[in-house]
Amino acid sequence: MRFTPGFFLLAPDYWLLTPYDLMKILSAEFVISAPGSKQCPIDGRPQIAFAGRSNVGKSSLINAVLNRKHLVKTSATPGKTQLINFFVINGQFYFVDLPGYGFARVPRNVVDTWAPMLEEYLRDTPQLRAVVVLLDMRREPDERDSRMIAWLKHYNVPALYVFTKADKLNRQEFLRAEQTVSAGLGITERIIPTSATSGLGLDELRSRIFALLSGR
Ligand SMILES: Nc1nc2c(ncn2[C@@H]2O[C@H](COP(=O)(O)OP(=O)(O)OP(=O)(O)O)[C@@H](O)[C@H]2O)c(=O)[nH]1
Ligand SMILES: [Mg+2]
Repeated sequence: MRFTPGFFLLAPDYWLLTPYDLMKILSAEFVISAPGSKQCPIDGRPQIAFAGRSNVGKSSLINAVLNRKHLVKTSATPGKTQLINFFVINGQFYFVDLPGYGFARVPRNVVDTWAPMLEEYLRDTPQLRAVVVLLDMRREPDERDSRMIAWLKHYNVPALYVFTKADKLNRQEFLRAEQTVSAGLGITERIIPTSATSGLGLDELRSRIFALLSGR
């Protein structure tokens, strides 16, 4: 077993990893689709969750960050992910694909479950290191985005803000969207522009995630 003083994950029965090891995606496997926080795996491994409105590109971004084409199912039909989906990475930590915030075209009873389900997960998951909050550059933010951000503050969960689908905008639209969204949601932190299609921003997002996982 390797040991790097001062750097390890607090998971007792796993290999101790150096920052270099963590940066490499050696394995990524689907674990479970949980219908609620009570069914989520609890084993001490840290979790990084991805949240955002239906169709914002959560599943696509997870695949892109992990360099896997089809690990997470994506869909042009919004509302595809309605369960909390867990993926274990390098056997060390979880990526969690959260259900998209309500979308009008999924049945009413399904829409109604998203808010309590997400809030419960944020409240009851001490292993949650951060939530990557995805914002679509082409859409005005709405109260569902605000609510997620308010929950994160309330439950003291660090947020990493990301713009998705940046490839769909030209420079001018990009600058305008950047202003509208950050002002609309009162975000003063950096919002990382990303594209699952072109790969823009993925390295920056990976290194921010790995820094959070290693406690830096
Ligand atoms: N051009 C472009 N399209 C994208 C990008 N990311 C996602 N998409 C498309 O947007 C649609 C929705 O992507 P998903 O990743 O399934 O979105 P999601 O947020 O997981 O959606 P739900 O599971 O329904 O909440 C799909 O048609 C993707 O191909 C991107 O960076 N660029
Ligand atoms: Mg999805």
